[in-house]
Amino acid sequence: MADQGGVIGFYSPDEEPQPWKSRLELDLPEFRFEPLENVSDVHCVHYALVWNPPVGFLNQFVNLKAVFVLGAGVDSLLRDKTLPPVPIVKLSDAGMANQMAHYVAYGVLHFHRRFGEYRQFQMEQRWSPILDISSAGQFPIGVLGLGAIGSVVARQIARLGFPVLGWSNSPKQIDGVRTYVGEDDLAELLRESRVLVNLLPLTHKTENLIDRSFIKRMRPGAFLINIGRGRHVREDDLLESLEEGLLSGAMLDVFDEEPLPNESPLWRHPNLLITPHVSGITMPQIALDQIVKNIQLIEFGETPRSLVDLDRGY
Ligand code: OXD
Repeated sequence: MADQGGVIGFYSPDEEPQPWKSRLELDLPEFRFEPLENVSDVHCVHYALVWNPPVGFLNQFVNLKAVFVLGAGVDSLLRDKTLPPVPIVKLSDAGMANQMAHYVAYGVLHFHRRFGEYRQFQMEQRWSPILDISSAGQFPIGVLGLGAIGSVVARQIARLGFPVLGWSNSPKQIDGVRTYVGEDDLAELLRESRVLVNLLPLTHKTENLIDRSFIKRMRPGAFLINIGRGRHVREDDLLESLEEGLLSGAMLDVFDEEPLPNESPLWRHPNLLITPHVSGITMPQIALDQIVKNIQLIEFGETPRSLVDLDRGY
């Protein structure tokens, strides 16, 4: 195991270090835990647990054995071209998939049952007429991205009685979900889906994917739920498509710029539901199970699970 004095370093602008420290010191007593911003000796840091570190920050830790990413997406870390040449390990779900499935279920039901319009009637103190809806079985939901999170989302939405069409880069089989792969299949999924859920990883291939021409390939009047990354969507094209009725509405958790600037017109659009990047929050206890196991594997000379594939970018 590690020589005495090895440090597990931590950096996250969003998370308090304490819950991570207590558990790591208990399970891996041969390591010390230190926040990376004020580590006593950069040479002692063997593992870095990070979320959104500044570009160039990690390359000072010359004796790193691995970097662990504390969120679902690794795109912001991979933008740093000076990363040390060590394995990058991502979390596999870590409690986020279920939360994100609930988030999507909320959005799908909101759009399907027209709750936005009922809310507006309530604001006007009007007992509205019953609004028409189709049955859940005639309201197909498309899910882009069927990885550790997307597959759970797709399965749970199918359990609510909606037909689910799932699309991924490599072929997948998921009970109750019609799966697609490849460009022709994407066209069919876009044509059919009443709600499109984006869960793709952000890579150079998927950046700005959801632009005006993409939206024009979607079913007219469809809804969008974006819990992937803000940079998947051209926000100006989204707003234009809402104005023109190409899209009926959207629920957005992620944005090109976060926090979403005060002056963004997205805040005020009546057909948008906006949340501040909360669809899936890392659960430290579950994440720590995976991190501790992976550090033990590395210390025993084995390959950690959930390695990021640098060529694919996720
Ligand atoms: C993410 C996260 O990757 O919040 O967006 O975990």
